[in-house]
Amino acid sequence: KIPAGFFTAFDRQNSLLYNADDYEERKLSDLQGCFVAEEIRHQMALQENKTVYRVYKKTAPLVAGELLQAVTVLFPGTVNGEFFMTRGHYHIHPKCAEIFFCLGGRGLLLLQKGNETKWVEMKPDVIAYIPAGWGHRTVNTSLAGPLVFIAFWPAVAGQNYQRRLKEPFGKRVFQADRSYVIGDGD
Ligand code: S6P
Ligand code: ZN
Repeated sequence: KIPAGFFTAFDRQNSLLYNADDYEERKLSDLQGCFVAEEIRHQMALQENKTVYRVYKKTAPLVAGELLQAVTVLFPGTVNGEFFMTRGHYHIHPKCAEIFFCLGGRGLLLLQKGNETKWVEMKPDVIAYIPAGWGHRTVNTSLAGPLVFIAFWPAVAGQNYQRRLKEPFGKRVFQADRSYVIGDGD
């Protein structure tokens, strides 16, 4: 396959990745089991079924040494007061780390390894490092606008979306006045 190009650009006005060649959209109907109020999420999915996030990716050959990149736009909202979040995943390859560069908005990056949970506050210009082996999920803690970040990771990493069911994120993030509170997970 001929590479689509040697650069991308963050389109700030439209909140998307120029020159991306792959696109993913996750709605409330795709986020089964993410929120504590599962029944309310289900009802919301049957009604308005809001888009929770969009991911604009730049592909590369899935071989050692290559890197992937994607801009995630995580919209504002809650399910019964629990802020919108990504599904979250662990990398299949145990030695693959990842970097997030926050481009806009406010949020938290939750990191999980065994019983240990850590979090990083995401705001513009914060560059978060996700060491190999840590599960990762982002949460938009502001109702004022989307949390936007770009991620870079090894092309061989792969994403495991099942493991979080056995090794769940130990913290949940809820709306509180004009801020957020971090509560215990499952
Ligand atoms: C990929 C990277 C991000 C996420 C994106 C959506 O390794 O961590 O691009 O894919 O933020 O989250 P999720 O958990 O649905 O893949
Ligand atoms: Zn990842």
